[in-house]
Amino acid sequence: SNIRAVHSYVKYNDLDTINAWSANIAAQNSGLVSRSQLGTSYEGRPIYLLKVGKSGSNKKAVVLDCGFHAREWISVAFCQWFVKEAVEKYGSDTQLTNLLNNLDFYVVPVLNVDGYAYTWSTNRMWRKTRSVNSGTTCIGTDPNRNFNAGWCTVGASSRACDDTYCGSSPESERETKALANFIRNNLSSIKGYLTIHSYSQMLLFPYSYSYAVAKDHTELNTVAKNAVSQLTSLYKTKYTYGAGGTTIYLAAGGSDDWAYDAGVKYSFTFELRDTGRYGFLLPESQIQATSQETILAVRSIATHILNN
Ligand code: ING
Ligand code: ZN
Repeated sequence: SNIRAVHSYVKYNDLDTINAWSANIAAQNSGLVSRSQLGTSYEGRPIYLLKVGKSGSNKKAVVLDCGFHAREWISVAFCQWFVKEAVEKYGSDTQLTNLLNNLDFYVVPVLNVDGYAYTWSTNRMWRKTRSVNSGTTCIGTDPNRNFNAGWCTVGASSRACDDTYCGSSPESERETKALANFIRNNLSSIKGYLTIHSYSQMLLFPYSYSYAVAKDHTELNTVAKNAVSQLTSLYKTKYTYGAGGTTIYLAAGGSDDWAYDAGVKYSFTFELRDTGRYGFLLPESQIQATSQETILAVRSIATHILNN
């Protein structure tokens, strides 16, 4: 039917509702939010990009993306909450106002739009993109194994039927190519890259494609420790943090490792709630608390970026 769901920040919204929401929030907050198209998905859907921040010159920027993996719905809900918080608290919240005056946040509310639509229409547990693979009926590539960072060497599969299929080549997917192109084209301003996944309650930084210790490991570890401390202060949610390879598992082709090696120093992967009780099916009753605690961590990282 053509009945549209009403947008709610405390519910999971389908893609049409999110796209209507992003058009509206940009139209209603034109001094703070603007919408453009990052790219187009395999199935032809627009992938939108919200630029959130007060206009200014020579601003540093932070990329915040959600919905890499289709079934990680809390990630998508978080990006909406983040934009809502920015428009609602700009001008009254001192820290947030300072951040938005001096930083631009490039928010991708849903990167893997085809996969997200598929989790609503057909298979709630879908992870990958929806691109057709040659020589098999199996569909899709794991977008977080598709970046050129030790591509397909470890923790990734070269079999198209697997959930961690790395794709036919790095950036083989329209969705990953669009994001990588955007970051490459804006490397002079982009100082932070935050990619939001679920679940596990972790804050990860490079590297995940090997056990190599990142040049900035000590600083990233401190930034992560402080961000987690802020997050935990709200509802005592326990987070672990550290380099991806030692904290979660070795996995090549991730976007945070690629962005870091491309020159984005403050590159992090969030794994939001929970630790497995509900897993990807986190109840809507936890959207608000999860978003509010996560925003504290994002603010902490963004403040460090601004001051360094
Ligand atoms: N976890 C991430 C995944 O893509 C990760 C973990 C982070 C891997 C960074 C590689 C790099 O497997 C989830 N839940 O998707
Ligand atoms: Zn994920």
